[in-house]
Amino acid sequence: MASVRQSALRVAQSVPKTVDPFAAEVIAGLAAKPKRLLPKYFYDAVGSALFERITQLPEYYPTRCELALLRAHAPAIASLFPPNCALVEFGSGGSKKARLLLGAAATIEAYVPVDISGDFLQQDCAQLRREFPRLAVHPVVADFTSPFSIPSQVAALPRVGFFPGSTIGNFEPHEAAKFLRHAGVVLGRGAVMIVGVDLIKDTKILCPAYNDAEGVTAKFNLNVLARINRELGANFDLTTFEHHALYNSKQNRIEMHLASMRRQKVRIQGTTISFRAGETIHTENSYKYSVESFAALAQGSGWSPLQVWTDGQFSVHALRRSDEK
Ligand code: AVJ
Repeated sequence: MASVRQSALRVAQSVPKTVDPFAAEVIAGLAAKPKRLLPKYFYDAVGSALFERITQLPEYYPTRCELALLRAHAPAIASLFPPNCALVEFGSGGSKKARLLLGAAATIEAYVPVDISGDFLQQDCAQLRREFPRLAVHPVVADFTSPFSIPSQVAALPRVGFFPGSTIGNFEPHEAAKFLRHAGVVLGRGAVMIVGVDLIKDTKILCPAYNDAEGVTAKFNLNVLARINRELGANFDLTTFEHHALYNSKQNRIEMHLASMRRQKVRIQGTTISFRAGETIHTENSYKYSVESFAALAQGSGWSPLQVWTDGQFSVHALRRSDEK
């Protein structure tokens, strides 16, 4: 009898529930108080396409401003790069911005785009190799917020980090500091880092950028619930949730939330999540900095500010690892 029970136990143990980090983090975030979801989960194929549309909205100034700054100052930015360097981009997406630097800096020997989405990355690299035949392209499929290693082929080259888009604004300031320290370790001695950072400004400009007239940002925000329905078999009724975006002037951040318009229950893989009427899920923070406050954050995280380019709305910072002269 004992042996039968033991073997039954063994079978049960040999079929553990698969721990999908997406499922685990979604369920943990919705069980938390207040409810929250991580912004990195916005970017499935549908979400990435919606974000691409956001970057073209009249109200969404950051992408246009940053592209104009990079275009105008690419030669000055490139002049700071060590000769024969490897350009390492954190979360490369479509590498449109990297192309501006690659075009201006003949001294870049290798490009290392680091992105979580392997499919996009491979396609993009094939295209880049055609456009820049003398450039060595070494993609890394990784979540850039966790430690990853630089491909051995470029290990000997000095490195330039590139983190555009104000993606750093998604981190809490203490996490942004931790990220910059980690980037310093990955990039090594002599490294330079180029970071795009959105600036604190009038809410008359800030708020419409996250509440566009066409409702694309609302769709982008709501898509995270649609993704949970698609991938985790949940039953969110998207018509009962509303997109909210507001500026929190105490913390210098745009907050996005999804508000349940009624009291309701949602099922996700055997877990029931209850919503009060009006209860929100906090889906994103987008921190804004002043030129000075970001320079101070960088300085406290192992980087010396070298130069900054700004149009008053957005800023591009060049930093050098502090242990170097
Ligand atoms: C990609 C994080 C820079 O915060 O502006 C755009 C994401 N969210 N509209 C930003 C976003 C809503 C974007 N970042």
